[in-house]
Amino acid sequence: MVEKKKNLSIHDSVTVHQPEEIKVGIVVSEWNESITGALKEGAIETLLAYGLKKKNIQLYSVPGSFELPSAASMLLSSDIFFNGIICLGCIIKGETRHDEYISQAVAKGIMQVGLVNITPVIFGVLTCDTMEQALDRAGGKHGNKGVEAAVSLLKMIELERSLE
Ligand code: DLZ
Repeated sequence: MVEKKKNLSIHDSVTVHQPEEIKVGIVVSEWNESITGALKEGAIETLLAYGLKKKNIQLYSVPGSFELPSAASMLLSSDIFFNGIICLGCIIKGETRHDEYISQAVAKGIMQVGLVNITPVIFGVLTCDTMEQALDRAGGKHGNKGVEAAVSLLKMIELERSLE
């Protein structure tokens, strides 16, 4: 039971109403692409497994995690309708403190975009000390955080729908 809570990749099934109508944007950072690519695959597979249509899952790429909030904001300001956005990135600690600044800015930025737009914007960003930790969370022993991000989005969309 504890393990279940720690690793959402092993998740209780979510009830998703009319999944074929859900439109999702996935923004993926190019930094640490081997990791973010695995997160992206996990997210897409999960959304498809819940019945979303491939054509309703739009993929966008940004140079690094720092650009995720502005890209999410652009998508939600565009003429395209999205029920929600998933932001995927991987920030790995280096010799300097860049990771702290980027991580904090990205977390706050993503939260802000979601609040301003009253739309679920999911934080699917790994903030790791090492590449090994990242691999563990991108399909390794700690699951795939892209899967968790997709499940989180579906839960938020269902919450929003329940209030309509
Ligand atoms: C510059 C930088 C560094 C050093 N490390 C990472 C990282 O580990 N993960 C990541 O997603 N992005 C990194 N970046 C790039 C920044 O996010 C950003 O793209 C640039 O600073 C340009 O604004």
